[in-house]
Amino acid sequence: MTTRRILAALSAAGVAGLILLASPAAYAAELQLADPARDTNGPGLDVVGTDVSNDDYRLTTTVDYRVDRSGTTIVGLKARNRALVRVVNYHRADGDDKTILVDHNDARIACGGLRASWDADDAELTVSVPSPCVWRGNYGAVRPWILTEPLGSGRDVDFLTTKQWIARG
Ligand SMILES: [Ca+2]
Repeated sequence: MTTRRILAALSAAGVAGLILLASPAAYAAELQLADPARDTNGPGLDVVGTDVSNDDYRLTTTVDYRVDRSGTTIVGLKARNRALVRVVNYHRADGDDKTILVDHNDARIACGGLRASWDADDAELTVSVPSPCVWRGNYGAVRPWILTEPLGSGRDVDFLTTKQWIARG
């Protein structure tokens, strides 16, 4: 077999596998992560997965829970050389909901286009932040973490984090 044929065979059989293997560490405009069910530290919101989308105009995070119950969800957003910002959602199982955006000093960031919606049937929260609200829109890849706490308490209930960066799409 010539060198060229060997390379052709390798590219057909091996490179696709290498690309698949490499993709979890590679950049993506959207990242889905799973979290185990029933791994909480006490009663509260049990995160089972998240989907973070870093679009040009919005940062959108969907959080799925095992069941809909009252609690606080904090979505931490990091970007290179930027201070942490957090989206904080206070949710009551009766449907009452409040969402704010805060900087690394816990100071509230005014953000007119901040949106949040709870789907009680699916036990799913979606929060969406317009990009100008975070780092004045001047950022690239982001890395998220998700923390849940009981309402009115700083006790950690469930935590989901990743080392992966999500490129801005
Ligand atoms: Ca969990």
